[in-house]
Amino acid sequence: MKLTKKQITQANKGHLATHAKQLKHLKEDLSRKGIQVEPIIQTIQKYEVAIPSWALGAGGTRFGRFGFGGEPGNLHQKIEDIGVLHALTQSAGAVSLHIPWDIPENPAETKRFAKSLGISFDAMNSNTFQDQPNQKHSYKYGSLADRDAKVRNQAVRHNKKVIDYGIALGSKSLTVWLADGANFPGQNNFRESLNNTLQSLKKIYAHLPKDWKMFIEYKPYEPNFYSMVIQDWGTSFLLANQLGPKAYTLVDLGHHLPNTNIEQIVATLLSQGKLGGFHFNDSKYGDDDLSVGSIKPYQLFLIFNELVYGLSHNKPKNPIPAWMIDASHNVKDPLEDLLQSIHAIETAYAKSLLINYQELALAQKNNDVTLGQEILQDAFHTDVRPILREARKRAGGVLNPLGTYRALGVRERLIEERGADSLASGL
Ligand SMILES: [Mn+2]
Repeated sequence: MKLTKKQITQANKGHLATHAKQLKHLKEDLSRKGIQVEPIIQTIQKYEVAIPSWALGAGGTRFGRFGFGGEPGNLHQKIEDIGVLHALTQSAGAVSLHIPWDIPENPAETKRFAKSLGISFDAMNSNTFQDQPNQKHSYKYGSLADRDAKVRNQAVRHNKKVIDYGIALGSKSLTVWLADGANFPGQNNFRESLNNTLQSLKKIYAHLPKDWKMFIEYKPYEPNFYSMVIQDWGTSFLLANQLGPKAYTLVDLGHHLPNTNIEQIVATLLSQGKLGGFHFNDSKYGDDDLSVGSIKPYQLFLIFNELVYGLSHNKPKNPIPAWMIDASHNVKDPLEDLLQSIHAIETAYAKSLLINYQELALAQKNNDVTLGQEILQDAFHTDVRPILREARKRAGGVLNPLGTYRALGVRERLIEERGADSLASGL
């Protein structure tokens, strides 16, 4: 299904007067503090976050999965669903594909279709964490890190193939997340595993087109529970440095041990020009993949504070990271969950844009610890929703994405079109 311009305009009718009042009030309030709202609206209007193709079906855990109805049964339907998100928010104009779950049969046609909905192809994701039918060598004990060169070469070939699909679709980056590691002490030799990974990555890196980037994702545990070869940002950073200027570290918010200071990691990577990708989700205990902003919105705000600061104080130059939502909605409607996540990301971003860095630097210089904290918390407690609404309205989206999604009966229509039992490909 596709939302029309008329539906969007219709949805906004009736809310415009209230919105105008709320925006005016916020503008007056912020101008008293010397903050101009207009540049913030423009920044938010330009912001886009990629939707992964695996987030559109019903979520679940390894214990079970409960269907939602109207799930996209093929790649085009997944892109169609992202089209709905993008039409409502004007912030979801990119898809991140996972190979082999979403192999495009006709890349040129897929690219054309996506373009007709305003969607481009963000980072490509390879998968060597599970075996595929008819695969010659198993990844049971490893892929890029495996001690058997035949397994490593197969995994390298897969990654090169993913790059080739990406080239055909107009993508510009490859994300490598490895499940490689050990479940028990004594299973692997740490140095050998790390060196094998580096040598394999070098072969993949050599296959990258000139204008491509490689993102190296880290994770402390799971599916291996004793050690992961790329366990933390330091290991990823070390590999990225050894590979060269096209390689970067990717931060996934859920891939940290509890209470890790993620904003500090972000600041450090930006100071080295090596933060390439960013996966949004939220976490209570571990890699829970909960909806963005559902558990620790203040942490998300502090991370955006470092992103805004780091990207505007840019020596060495760090590219704008590839933003992607990497969450699981479990028992929620996946599209509603993604709308909530987009909202949470833009909220944290807009709040961080309120921070006056000169005032903050002065407070730090004077060792005024109280004031430093106040400056951050004042921004965090500001209700920036009128800014988000205005940015969406100007871009051609709706004032209230979730409300409109429900009012238009999008899920009901998807169930009508695709059936209650349709199953999304992927995990
Ligand atoms: Mn991730």
